[in-house]
Parts: sequence; C-alpha cells; structure tokens
Amino acid sequence: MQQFLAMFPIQASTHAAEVDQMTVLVHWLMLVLFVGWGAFFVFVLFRFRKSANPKADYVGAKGKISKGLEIVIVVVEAILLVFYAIPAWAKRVKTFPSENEATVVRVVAEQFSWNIHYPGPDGKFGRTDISLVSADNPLGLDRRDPNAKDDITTINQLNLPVDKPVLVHLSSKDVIHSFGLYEMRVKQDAIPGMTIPVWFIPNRIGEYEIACSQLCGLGHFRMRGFITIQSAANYKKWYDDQDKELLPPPVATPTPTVL
Ligand SMILES: [Cu+2]
Repeated sequence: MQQFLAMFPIQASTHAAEVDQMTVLVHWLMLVLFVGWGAFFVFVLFRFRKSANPKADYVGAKGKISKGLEIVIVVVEAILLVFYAIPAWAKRVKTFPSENEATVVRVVAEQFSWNIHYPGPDGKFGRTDISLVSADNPLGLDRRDPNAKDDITTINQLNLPVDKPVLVHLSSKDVIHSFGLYEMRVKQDAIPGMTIPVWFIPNRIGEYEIACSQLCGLGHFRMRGFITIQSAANYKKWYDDQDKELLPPPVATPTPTVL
C-alpha cells in the first residue's frame, strides 16, 4: 500500500487519507482482476486453439468456477461501495460546516481563470449583477451595495487558514469547469446556473495548485490557480492587507506654505 501512496500528491486535508485508502483498495482489486483476467485470456487462447478444436462449440464454458469467481468479485465491489465509498462521500455531502465556523468563499470559474470572492469583515457577500461584468470586474460585483463595500476579490489566488473548515460556493460563468485541488483530494464540477457547496479542512501549510479538471476550451491548459494555506495569523494579515487596499486613498493634507 505504501508504494502506491508514494506516487500520490501529498495529503493536505483531513479527509485525504480516507480517499487514498479507498483508491489503494480499488487499485489492488483492479490489479487482481487484471492479472486474473489476463491469465484466463492466455489460457483460453491455448485451450481453445484451432488444432485442438477443429469444430466450434457454441455452448461455451459450463464450469462452476467462473460463476463463483464472478460472485466473489461482485461481493468485493459491493463491500468497497457500501463500507468505503458511500460513507466517505456521505461525509462530504450530507452535512456542511456552519458558515459561522468556516472560511466561506465563492469561487466562480470562467474561461480560463478562477475568480475568488471573499465576503470581507462583515461576512456578507455583496450583490453581483451580470450587467456589471467587465474585464476589471469579472464577478460583476456591485460596489454600491453596502455588503459589497468590504468584499475582497482575487483572480487565481485562493488564500485559506490552516485547520479551519472551508466552505466554497462553486459556480461557473460560461461552460462546465472542474475545481480540482489534488493535495486536498477535492474535485467538483463547476456548472453554469448552479451554485454547488464544497467543503474540506486544509491541514498542511503550503502553496498548492487549483487545476481545472474538465476540458473546458482551447485555453484549458492555462486555467491554473493557486491555493495558499497559511497559519491563522498570516491569513488574517493577508486578509487585512487586502481589505486595506479597498479603502479610498487618504486625502492629502495641504502643507502650509511658508511665506
Ligand atoms: Cu476550465
């Protein structure tokens, strides 16, 4: 199992180990099936060669072994599904962290970038309007809305604090993209017209990649963002710095002229 894990990206979220465990088990099953079916295929080539069977038999194999093996495979697959896959997926989609105790962020995909939208210190996302979308305002954020005044937006840069649940509201402006955070073992399609919640708890400080995992157009290859996991203090500093940039520039006080 460890040899398999060495090939995986590092685990940077609390549920990553569970996903990897299931992936490894599925690969072991597939390895057994590959070797088993491959050996059976070679056996069949030899056993039913033309010189030994000049006349074709249309009935086929009648032994009980193949049926028994098929039942074993179905049982093993059912065990993987019922005891690993379904419980693991249920944890991702049944309950979500409350907005009060999570870092809440909107991620809006577009050809070919990731627009990130933080609600700012007030914790409320400002209004967005499609008619306001422009090159300078890819989210169409309405800064006249009181809730939008302190909102922070970035392109291709998602900063998050470590060891705190993250709740992403994921959507898309144009085509279907896929929000892929390999180190977090997170992958979710971003679909136009839908907002899909995704949550995870990053547990390893570092810089990782946001990859679009859906072939979404000619520029798909460059649809690459970054996710920076920081300590709580560094994240707060980053957040405050972003927010300060939103403040109107201080009015210059005229220096008194000495006559
Ligand atoms: Cu994409």
